[in-house]
Amino acid sequence: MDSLVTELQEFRKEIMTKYPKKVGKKRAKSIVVSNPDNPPEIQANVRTVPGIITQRGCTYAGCKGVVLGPTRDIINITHGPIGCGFYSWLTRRNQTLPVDENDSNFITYCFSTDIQDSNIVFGGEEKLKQAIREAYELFHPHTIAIFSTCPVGLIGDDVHRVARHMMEEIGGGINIFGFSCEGYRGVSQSAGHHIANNGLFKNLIGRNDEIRGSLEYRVNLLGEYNIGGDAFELERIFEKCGINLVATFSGNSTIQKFENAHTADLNMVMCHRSINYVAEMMETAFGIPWIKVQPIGASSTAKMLRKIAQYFGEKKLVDRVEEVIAEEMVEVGEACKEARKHTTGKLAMLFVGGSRAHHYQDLFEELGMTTIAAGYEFGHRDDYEGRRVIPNIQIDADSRNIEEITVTKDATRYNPRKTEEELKELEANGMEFNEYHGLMKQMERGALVIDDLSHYEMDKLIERYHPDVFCAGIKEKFCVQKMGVPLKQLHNYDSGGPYAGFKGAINFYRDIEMIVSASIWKELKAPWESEVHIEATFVY
Ligand code: CFN
Ligand code: HCA
Repeated sequence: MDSLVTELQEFRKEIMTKYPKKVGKKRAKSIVVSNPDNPPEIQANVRTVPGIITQRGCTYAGCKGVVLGPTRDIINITHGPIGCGFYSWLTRRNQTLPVDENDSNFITYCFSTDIQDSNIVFGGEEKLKQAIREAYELFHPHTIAIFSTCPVGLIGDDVHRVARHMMEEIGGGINIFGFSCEGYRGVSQSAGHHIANNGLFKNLIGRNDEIRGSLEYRVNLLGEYNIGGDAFELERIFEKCGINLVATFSGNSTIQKFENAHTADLNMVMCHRSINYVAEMMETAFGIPWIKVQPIGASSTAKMLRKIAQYFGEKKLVDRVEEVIAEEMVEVGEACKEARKHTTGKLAMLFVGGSRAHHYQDLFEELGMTTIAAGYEFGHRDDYEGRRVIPNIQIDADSRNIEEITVTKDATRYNPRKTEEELKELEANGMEFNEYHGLMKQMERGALVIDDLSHYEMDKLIERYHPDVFCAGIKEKFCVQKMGVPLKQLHNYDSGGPYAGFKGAINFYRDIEMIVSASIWKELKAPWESEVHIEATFVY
């Protein structure tokens, strides 16, 4: 590894000299060499330099597509040009499974106001009202959400006023609310997550106290979005263990589950980046503690189950969890052993979103592969460096005051919470509440960590290190493959999945084994191998 350290350091310097001075200086702060014992400071969650080709998406995508998108019985109307609705329509492969014919599923529809030039000039609120009327007449949903796109913010349409107006006009207890999630609001999707979390808390969580299912072992899973069927596999595992999953935010979810989520005893946070705000608000308002879990990778899934069993502390659950792990690990072990014959020693690079560049490293480790470079598109410093969260939260001015919920909803009367002493004892026994270790603690010493990777940097990483697999998204896929390196999409899994849980790990082992064993990639020549190319230097 030592030679790699020096090499990677040199690589970093070389990249910096290719940018204009100011840009190079800025980018240098977002490119660091990993030291797991003492993670260095990294610049993250800052604006991408204009002109750089980024992997990032927008605030609207983070709010509408990511957090609210996977809930099947809410009608999500995009107020904006048709392209925004169209491009956030099912490409993420978030799946859902209605339980019976009375259960609505609107995910397969794309609802948009399709605003035109005349709406930009004269305003689009009337068109939005009409869209809500039509959606209601056709589908009779009990909940409708409106999502603002960039032009809507620029012309000043008030989606919240329209929501209030239409709630009154339609009546009958329909819930309609809007999100000011214009694409330009933040530096990435991340701002959209925060806006969505506030909206969930303000408009849905805690609205319905009716207990469904048994009172035993009630948990919520936060930050799981059922990509490629991940939630189905996790639901299978929880059910097998006898763990009662009240709500998932938001894979395979329904509005009723969100409304009931405050009746759970423990919140588990899977994707910290997109949902930590809900975990913290629920802790403050309802006293529900949260722990970070990571059910991507077989051993981390087992670790999650053991944490849940430890939390409830009942022998019945502890034994059942051990039985399930032992049973599931037989097939996992065989599949892993088989795959490792071809995957051991291979190199991976992961540049995905705000948590998967970290989570998928467990699976690569199980395959005996090394991640030599990784980073997030829109992670914050805590996602890299880790943090201990002190539950003292600040909520955006336009979201509802959470004290209001604290006084009106006392969920503890339904499901007795652990006392302070019990929580302290659990902590003394290794249960980490409000704790998130971040990506850098897990990366090999000397590996490169790059935030908001640019296209140029990606080209150079590939040219120099030629990884056996590069993990990213659709925008990178074909550029990378033209360089003779297979790209595995870790956003929508291409056509694969599930990859979560035990069965998911097996699917992943097999898919990666196939990818790194395919001989076709050797036949492809990258542009720099087959073409004369001219290098230019920026003079300023
Ligand atoms: S499903 Fe999640 S796991 S929610 Fe987030 S940070 Fe995106 S849509 Mo793409 S795949 Fe990705 Fe994460 Fe959380 Fe997905 S790594 S970029 S906004 N993401
Ligand atoms: C988004 C969604 C996305 C895009 C993936 C990609 C997803 O950010 O709007 O770029 O391939 O997972 O679908 O992250």
